[in-house]
Amino acid sequence: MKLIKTAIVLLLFLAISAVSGRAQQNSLYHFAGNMKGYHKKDGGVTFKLTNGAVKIAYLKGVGFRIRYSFTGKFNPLFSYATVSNMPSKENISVSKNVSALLLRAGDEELKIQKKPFRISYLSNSGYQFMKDSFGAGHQGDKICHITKRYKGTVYYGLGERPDGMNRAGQRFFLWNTDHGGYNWGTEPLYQSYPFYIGLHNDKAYGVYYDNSFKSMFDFGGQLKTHIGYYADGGELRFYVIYGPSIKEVLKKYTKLTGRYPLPPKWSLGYQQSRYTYYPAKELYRLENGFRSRNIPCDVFYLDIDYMNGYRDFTWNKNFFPHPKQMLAKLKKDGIKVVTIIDPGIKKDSTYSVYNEGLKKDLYVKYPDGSNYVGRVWPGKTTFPDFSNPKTREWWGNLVYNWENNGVSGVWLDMNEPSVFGGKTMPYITVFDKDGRKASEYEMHNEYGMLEAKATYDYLNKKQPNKRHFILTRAGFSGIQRYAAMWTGDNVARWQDVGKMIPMIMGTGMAGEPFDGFDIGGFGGSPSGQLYMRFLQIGALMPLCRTHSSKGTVMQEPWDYGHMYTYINKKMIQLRYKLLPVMYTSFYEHTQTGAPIIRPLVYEYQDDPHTYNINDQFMLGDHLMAAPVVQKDQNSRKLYLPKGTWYEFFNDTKYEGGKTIKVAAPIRAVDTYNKIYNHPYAGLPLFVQAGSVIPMQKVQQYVGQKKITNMNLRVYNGGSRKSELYEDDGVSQNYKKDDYRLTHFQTESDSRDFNINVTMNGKYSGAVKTFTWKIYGLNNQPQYVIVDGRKVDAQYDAKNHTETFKTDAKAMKVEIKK
Ligand code: MIG
Repeated sequence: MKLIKTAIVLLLFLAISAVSGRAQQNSLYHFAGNMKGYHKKDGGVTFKLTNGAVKIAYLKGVGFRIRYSFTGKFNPLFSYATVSNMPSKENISVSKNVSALLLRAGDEELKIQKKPFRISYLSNSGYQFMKDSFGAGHQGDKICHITKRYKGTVYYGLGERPDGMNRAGQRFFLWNTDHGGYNWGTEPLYQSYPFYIGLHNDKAYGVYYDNSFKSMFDFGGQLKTHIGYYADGGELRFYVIYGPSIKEVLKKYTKLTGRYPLPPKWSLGYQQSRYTYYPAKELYRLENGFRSRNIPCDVFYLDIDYMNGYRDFTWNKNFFPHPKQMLAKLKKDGIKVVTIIDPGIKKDSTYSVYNEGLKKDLYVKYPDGSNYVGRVWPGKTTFPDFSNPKTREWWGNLVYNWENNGVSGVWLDMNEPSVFGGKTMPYITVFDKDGRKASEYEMHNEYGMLEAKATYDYLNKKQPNKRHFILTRAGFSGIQRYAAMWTGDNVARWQDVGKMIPMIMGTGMAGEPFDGFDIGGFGGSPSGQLYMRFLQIGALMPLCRTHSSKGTVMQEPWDYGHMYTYINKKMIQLRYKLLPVMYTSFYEHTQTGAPIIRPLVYEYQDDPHTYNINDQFMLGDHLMAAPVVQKDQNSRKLYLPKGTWYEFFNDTKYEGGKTIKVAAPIRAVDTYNKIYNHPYAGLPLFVQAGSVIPMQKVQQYVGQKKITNMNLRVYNGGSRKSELYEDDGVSQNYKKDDYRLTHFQTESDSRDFNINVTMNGKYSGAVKTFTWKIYGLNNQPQYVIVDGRKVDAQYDAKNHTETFKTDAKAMKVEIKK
């Protein structure tokens, strides 16, 4: 009796608390619940759930798109991150078995469990690469998606992070933040990419969460046996992208979010920056500094002090009384000038830009409609609302007119946005979001990208045949359609040398290929040795720029004494020699979304030894660098993936699949030459057998001289594909077939080494001749035959090379051993 009474009381209590629990707002996460039914429409499938609904579509060449709504209602699809011309939809076929539904499209299938509603993601051969554990849920407007963490999976993604490439076991926040002087593990930083790649059983898949709210990824830092995605609002919309190669995942991801258009070729030259070079005669000193030493350079930057009181689109007339003439004079000497622009507009009733924006009502607002005013360099500032199409047009026009003075590109800084004191704008500020209205909470992470979009779209509209150069600090998925990036305010410390590699590789693995870092470190004063080690990495980066802060020692490549000047010059010259490799990699990116700087796992995902390498990288598909990232090191260990490799500077041959130790001396140019016969021996750089590495003569700036001959370094052994891409480097004519793409296919057996050459495109400015140098020939070949005819060749017995020259239209080269 007593027991029953107690039971009734208990039940009553539970019932009441359940009811009151519902009446109150509670903080539980609610998951999808059960499937209540489904219907097919437009090739896609919509499921009704206990808690709302889910719409599933399949995009050709990408994968499944999953959209949850916990109210059951969907807003029309809108996203700044994904491309405007979405891939077409593919019909999804639905079939049933006892407990599940099977959805099939493309190369994947989804297994839908009905009670509770959960999705498993499979390849069409039945390989399950991802699986909901708790699945999709929400707490109020907050959303989450929780999947199973497969044992042994490595996770890459989220873009630029000063951390190991493999994110497993940690969690990360996405909230663009100006955090100068970051350390290992500092986060979040300037850029956000809600995209990751998982890799297990040698098979890769990617997930892109198309949501710009502040978010968090938990790769097992808290959840341990699950992977969690949380966002503070917005739709839970994600794309599931199956590889199984990482290459394929990135190809599909960049089909969805876009690729980097070919940049002006000069932007791949060496760039010199400082906060701030002024007055004008300082730029002439700099120009003379490079040209008199024959150290190549293409770009100078002007930082915020060129402006009049930090007002965008103005000059400080004391420092730069005749900017047009100055820019024209520098340009004649091959120097392009890029100026910084901050988003904050000085609140100053005598400043026409401010007044115009005010009149046209283009600034970010408070909820009562008044303009938000923050404090940045100019003092009180308003912020253009780049999510307003009218603001974008206005801003684009300002930049366009600005560039008409002779400025060659713009550098968009502080666009996280960074605001003094409060760090960024308040959550409650109001944005237009192309007529939809949104708070900063949602727009924050996209602010920098929208500024870049405003800039790029307008310039492109006005000058559709020109290539534009924009450098931005903040970014979000899709930024690669508009701008190059750099890693913000690093420091002249040894830990920063090492950190730059995974940061740049991380950005590349998030679809943004054009990235670099402040060579020498932004803060602090580097020693000659530190600067040199920074430069040895930086010279191979897509963006190759020295930049430094006020109050630090001057950081020009010749500022560290005779020996370092010599080495630094050689490094910068090497960059110019390798420009064809760099440029061809950019072309490859436009076709496949491939990063330019790649982690080894990108090329060798079937080799688990590559999974956690953070201090080596590939430049393109054939070169692998293992720079020194520690003080006073004269050698280092590195991992060589399977296959035959050559050391680039001294041609030593290695069999890969193991860790080796190589010399990487810092000092003594003299002993350098003695020991290594080569001045760059301080940078361990390797090349795969079978590769063709196109290299050109050093120029003082891109386009200084017409290049008519290309040097081809060819490495005996192996069979590989290589490419050389050429075009005019400045226009969009390449889209009309005005380019030349030369394909090299090497083949080798024990006797012969052959290279088959094919080409397409009709670019008439392409090189006329190739100078071939075949490396790794232990004996002099009997003949070299080009298109069936024997040619003259020189054998170098000491270096095991054979050299000969051909027309650039040669189709078959045979090395008869
Ligand atoms: O509050 O414009 O990252 O490259 O030199 C610092 C001055 C503002 C931060 C950038 C840096 C630039 C600096 N800017």
